[in-house]
Amino acid sequence: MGKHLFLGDEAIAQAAIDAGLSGVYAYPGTPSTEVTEYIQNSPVARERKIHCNWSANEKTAMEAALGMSYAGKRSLCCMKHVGLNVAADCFMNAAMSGINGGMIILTADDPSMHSSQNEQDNRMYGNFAMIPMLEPSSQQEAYDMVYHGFELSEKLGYPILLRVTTRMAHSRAGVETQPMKEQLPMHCPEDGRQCFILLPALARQRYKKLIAAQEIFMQESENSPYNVYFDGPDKSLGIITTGIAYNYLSENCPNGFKHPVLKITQYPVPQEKLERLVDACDEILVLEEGYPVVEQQLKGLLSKGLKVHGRLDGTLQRDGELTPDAVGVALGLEITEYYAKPEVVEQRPPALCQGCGHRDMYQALNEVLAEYPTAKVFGDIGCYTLGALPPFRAIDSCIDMGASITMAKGASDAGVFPAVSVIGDSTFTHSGMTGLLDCVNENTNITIVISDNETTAMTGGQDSAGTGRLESICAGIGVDPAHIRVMIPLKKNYEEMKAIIREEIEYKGVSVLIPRRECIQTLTRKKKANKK
Ligand SMILES: Cc1ncc(C[n+]2csc(CCOP(=O)(O)OP(=O)(O)O)c2C)c(N)n1
Repeated sequence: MGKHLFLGDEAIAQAAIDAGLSGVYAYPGTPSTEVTEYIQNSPVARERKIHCNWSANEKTAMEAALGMSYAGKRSLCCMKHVGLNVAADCFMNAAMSGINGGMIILTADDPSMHSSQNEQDNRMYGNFAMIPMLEPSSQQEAYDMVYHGFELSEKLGYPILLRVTTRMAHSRAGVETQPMKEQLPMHCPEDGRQCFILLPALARQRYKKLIAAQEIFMQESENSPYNVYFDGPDKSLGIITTGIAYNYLSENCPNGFKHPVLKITQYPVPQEKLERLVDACDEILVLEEGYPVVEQQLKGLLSKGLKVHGRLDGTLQRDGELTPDAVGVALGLEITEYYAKPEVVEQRPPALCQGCGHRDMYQALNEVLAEYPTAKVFGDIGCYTLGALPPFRAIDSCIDMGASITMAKGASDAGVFPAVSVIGDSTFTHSGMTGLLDCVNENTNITIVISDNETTAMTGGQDSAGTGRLESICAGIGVDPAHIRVMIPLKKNYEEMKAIIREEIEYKGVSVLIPRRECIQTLTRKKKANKK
């Protein structure tokens, strides 16, 4: 107990530990990574034997978290927003099965795409799965929501989706913590088959239950201490805030609110409170981070007469993060760009580190592919995506994790030669392995480069699930060991590397090249740690 200066992510992690967590399951992804890292570094978590190893991907993470919940213990599952696409099969069906021990699923969304391929708003997933959602407006609320959220999950019998965005995850504020609770003992459901076996006949019953539960979720939202109606004297406008937008509105109104404000941080959207605001005010301004989820709900297709302002009518920018300045402009205040970037912050394009093995891999690959004008290189997600930029300009695509192998396969099926895939070691075990099996099964003419730096570098150097086992994994999947070629990406080895690349491009079948050299960042960190 006490007051701490926590990142939003740290507040979530500490709250989970304090609430009697038994396991966190996650795959790294900005801005969610710090939650799991905090738990990994917590002496209390170690003492309490809280599971905290990284999972191979978000789907395996969520399934393991559901398994721990099945066994009656409290579990937390963390991912960045696009991770929920990977875990969506489990996510949608966990809403059907419900849970046993409390389960919180954290989605850390990244509007403005600071380090992501898109800016999807995962409140859409919460609505899609029809489960309750929490979206804190401050670090303290993030703590409180997680601390009490496991009980809410157990009371309702469903997982809770907790949504934060980059600024909430990565900014600090004072947080008051609560007493630490006991972990729950293992207690599997008496007859879990009724809910955890989603055979059609049983699943139909579960779906009816989920539909019936909507009313209960709504009542919870109406009575939630997180959803608050603040009255204000000037009813020409009513303001709805969701999540962190409440924080931004408060910053713009240091002397209190002139207009009535409805703060929503628990979903489903509390209908009675919403009606109260709409009935009381002439026009409505919706401030939300991400998609116009609530705004769209309000407008509907046939809601004539109600004037709603927000992202849909251009009052706020349709894409990108919400900012305190944007909120000020929407309120008609004079804004002096408090949050403009100071000039000393120079914009720099990202680049591969000097001394990075991916550089030497690309150099050799580019030199060989210059001999094959029809070559296409399908890239993937990780540090090596920077190979798209000068000086290498080495890849032709980057869509989602694992897509390099499968896209190269499809292109090879269409006649592209050479069809090359470049994938990192962590991305390969995240979602490349199944694509490799497709290639093996059809003996696709493909050259796959697994650029192995023995870590998950992009997100800060977390353990990579296949370190030390990539060759045996590929052989196990069925790649001919004669065409699994390991090399050390260093300048002095260029000629040998180029010869191997050439040979394997010419081989008509599945080849896997593994340039392996430890990430320069993790190596430097290890060396520093050894010196201490
Ligand atoms: C579905 C999904 N989950 C997580 C991420 C975040 N992320 C981007 S790249 C990456 C892994 C990179 O590791 P690796 O493939 O080994 O390449 P490296 O960065 O080490 O070169 C992760 C976790 C993401 N973009 N998408």
